[in-house]
Amino acid sequence: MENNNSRRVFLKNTVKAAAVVTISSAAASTLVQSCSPSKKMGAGLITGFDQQPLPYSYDALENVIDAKTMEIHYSKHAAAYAKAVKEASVAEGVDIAKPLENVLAKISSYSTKMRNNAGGHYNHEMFWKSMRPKKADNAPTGSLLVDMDKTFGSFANFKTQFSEAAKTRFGSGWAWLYVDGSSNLKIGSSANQDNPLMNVSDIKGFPILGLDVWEHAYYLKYQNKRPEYIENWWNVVNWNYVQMRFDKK
Ligand code: MN3
Repeated sequence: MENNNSRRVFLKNTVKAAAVVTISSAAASTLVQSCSPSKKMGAGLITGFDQQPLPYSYDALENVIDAKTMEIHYSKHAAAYAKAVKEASVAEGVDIAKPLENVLAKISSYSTKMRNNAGGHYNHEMFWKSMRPKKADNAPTGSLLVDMDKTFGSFANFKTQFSEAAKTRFGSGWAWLYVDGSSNLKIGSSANQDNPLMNVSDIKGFPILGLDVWEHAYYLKYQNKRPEYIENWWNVVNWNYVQMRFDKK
């Protein structure tokens, strides 16, 4: 921890006023190895407290997610979670130079504001990265597909089961594909902004794909037709990113 402590002091003393504190991948890797509550998070998958740029334009997923929904979702809803999780961190003495995952793993020790906004920020940062412009015959490949076939029978069966979890999540929440403590792929859902990394969650593990089924994610285009949003969403899943999370599990 010596290096990390020195690094924190260095950061505090030198870039205190910076809007964005970037943790280098080497430093991030060290943080994960020494501080992470879980060995399941590799470098490159660590989530910080700042909202990162959207990896595509607001209209890039058009016909699946319309530009207006994307703009409001990213610049209003998700931005608000990022702002509030920092406010809660100041109030509750959380070091935001450390990964957000540390807070999620001990979320029962913090306030409801922290739970809602740490979850909200983490879930959305992951959500944006897990999508990309529409692609025909969009499907996973490689070791993730092999594991899906083994666990669910086929990719088609997986999609059916995941879609069902997303459709039947009552009210606001998320559907998840995650890797549990025994390295098994699992499907589940959670309410509000909870996720499988939280120690209060009914489903526990490392999330590799999440689908936002809050009405703000789809209502402008789909209104009450959540199943249609889910069906279309499969076309924009970035399976390379999901595979990367799977590889780091
Ligand atoms: Mn949302």
